Amino acid sequence: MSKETFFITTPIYYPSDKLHIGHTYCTVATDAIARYKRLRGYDVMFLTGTDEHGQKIEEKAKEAGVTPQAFVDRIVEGPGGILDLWKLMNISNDRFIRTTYDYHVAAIQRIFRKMYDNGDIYKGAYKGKYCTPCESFWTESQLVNGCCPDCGRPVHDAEEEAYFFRLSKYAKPVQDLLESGTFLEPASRVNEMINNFIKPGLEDLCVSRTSFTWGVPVDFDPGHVVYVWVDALFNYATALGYMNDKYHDFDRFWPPVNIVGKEIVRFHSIIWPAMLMSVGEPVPKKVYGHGWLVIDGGKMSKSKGNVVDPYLLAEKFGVDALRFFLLRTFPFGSDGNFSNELLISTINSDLANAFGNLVSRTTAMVEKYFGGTLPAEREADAQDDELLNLVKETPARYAKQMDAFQLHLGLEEVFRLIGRANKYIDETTPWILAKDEEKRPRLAAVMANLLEAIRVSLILLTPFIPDTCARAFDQIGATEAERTWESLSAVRGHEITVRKGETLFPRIDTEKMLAELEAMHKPATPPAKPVLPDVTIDEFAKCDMRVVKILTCEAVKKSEKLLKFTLDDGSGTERQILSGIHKFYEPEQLVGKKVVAILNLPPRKMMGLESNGMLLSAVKEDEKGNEVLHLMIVGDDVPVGAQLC
Ligand code: ME8
Repeated sequence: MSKETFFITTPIYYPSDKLHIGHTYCTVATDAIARYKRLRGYDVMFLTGTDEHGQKIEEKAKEAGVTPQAFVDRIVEGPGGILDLWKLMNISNDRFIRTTYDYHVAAIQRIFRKMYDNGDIYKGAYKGKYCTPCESFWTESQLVNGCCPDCGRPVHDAEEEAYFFRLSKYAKPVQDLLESGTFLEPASRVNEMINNFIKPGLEDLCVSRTSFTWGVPVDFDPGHVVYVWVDALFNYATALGYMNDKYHDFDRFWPPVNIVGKEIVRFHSIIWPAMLMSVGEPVPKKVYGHGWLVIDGGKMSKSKGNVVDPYLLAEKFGVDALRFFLLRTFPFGSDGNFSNELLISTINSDLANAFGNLVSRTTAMVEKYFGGTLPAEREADAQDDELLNLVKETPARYAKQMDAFQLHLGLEEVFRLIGRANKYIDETTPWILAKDEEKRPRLAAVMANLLEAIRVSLILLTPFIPDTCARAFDQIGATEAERTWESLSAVRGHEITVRKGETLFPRIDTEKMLAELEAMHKPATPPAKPVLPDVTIDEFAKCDMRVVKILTCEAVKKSEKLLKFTLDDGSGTERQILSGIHKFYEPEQLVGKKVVAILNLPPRKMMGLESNGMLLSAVKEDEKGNEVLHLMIVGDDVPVGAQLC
């Protein structure tokens, strides 16, 4: 019987810059799932790649003074590039797609035409707000304070010819799909999609552009290029040979499980299934929206200068330690706060102390007491039952979590077993048994039970830390056949020869390592701006600035930038202020904080909502000239309503 297939993908990343720890997190998680499925006997196709077209890349290449193709080639295939990063991180992808590959470009043209021919793509006029200096169209909701969200300059109404996809036609089937159960996970994201995007009404989607050229040309209408998301989403299909002859395994592997970050769940759970319905292909088996790694509660971004470099961490801590940390620490569906302290403490407590110690103590004892080879004659005892039961039960419990992509909970099960095995050493006191020649069969049983707990743990840890597990299997003398899922329930009754090897995870000196990391991260300080011309004290005093407390904060629907705040300003009535700072903060970080607001600005409307004042922030350019914003958060001891003077 042929094996059951499993097709899993990561997002295809933009090669506009070096990738950071967030991208690495997603790829490592997907890799662990792919490896787990292979362990379970599936015929796995694991795809990752790069999303290389679009205006941003075109601009970046221009800045760098090279062609877009040369620009992306260097970031993807050059030294220290994306392919190198995945090799370093031991990513086991079966295929890698670049959207600039000829076969993909040709397939996208065919797909676009197919949707045009079936009436789902039509020509219309794209109306929007145009920023001339940026040559960009924006929707009303994207504007910040009525101006271009990129450069802050005024925009004007403009119109251009464009193709549209009839997304509105698919609102109902997509909603049914979202409500049908397990298509989109975690389940919490389903309501978000329905309430924020489907209920307000799905509009047809503009799927071509004439304002830039770095993209897939619409072959029947020169001057138009295919909008990047159509080009990007269909990578999952073209990489299997859909509408092209490069590969021929679409029928074998389709449909996919798409693992994506939460910010692109909308594209994957609404636009993507609608387009698949349009071309008559099955929708994904599942879209899983994982959370973000954040730093100090805020987004990681080049402009904030807080991007964590996976190369550096892998070099300092080792690839497996980094892979393990990412998947052990953060629940896959939620955001997680990255810190070097947490990384070091996880490595020390789980990998060096609990896991590494168990392997090194056990192999050292087998060497010391039995010269390295454990005899087959063993004497069981009721004292073993608890550990042996856990050895037996853990794989099924682990599998349940892994099948639901709850990777951190899968690891939790393994570490319960490892913890129990360490306790078993203390309970059985092998060093005392070793003093009595008659207790040798009992001592051999204790050692065999420990080796069994280790062997089972290693099988289950293989998807996470494959290299370390291979070394540890060698140390405990496990044959190839004893490293498989099928062997989990087998008992090693035969003689076992161990080979004590190098320490798997040396303990890290926290202080020393933090100091080393700190030294590598000295940020460049850009020059300060000149001081503005004088104002009088009376002019200054006209600004009514007070300390206010954030009572609620939420993202404004259909706006990428705006947050809506209700504030306690000390007056007894709540005040509403809108602020375009979503790029820098998530709502949940801000609720309960005290900040400074200017209250006597005239009210203004944004996205149909009234804003009565403005939150004050400190803004400074980073070394690349990008503005970085810090809200003026004050200490909890400053009373609400206190006036700045
Ligand atoms: O969006 N924490 O590409 P992209 C966790 N090309 N994951 C993160 C992260 C963070 N801080 N930052 C990024 C694109 N990611 C499109 C995708 S797919 C058809 C097209 C991960 O380079 C996360 O998985 O911006 C996120 O969805 C992805 O990188 C975005 O990568």
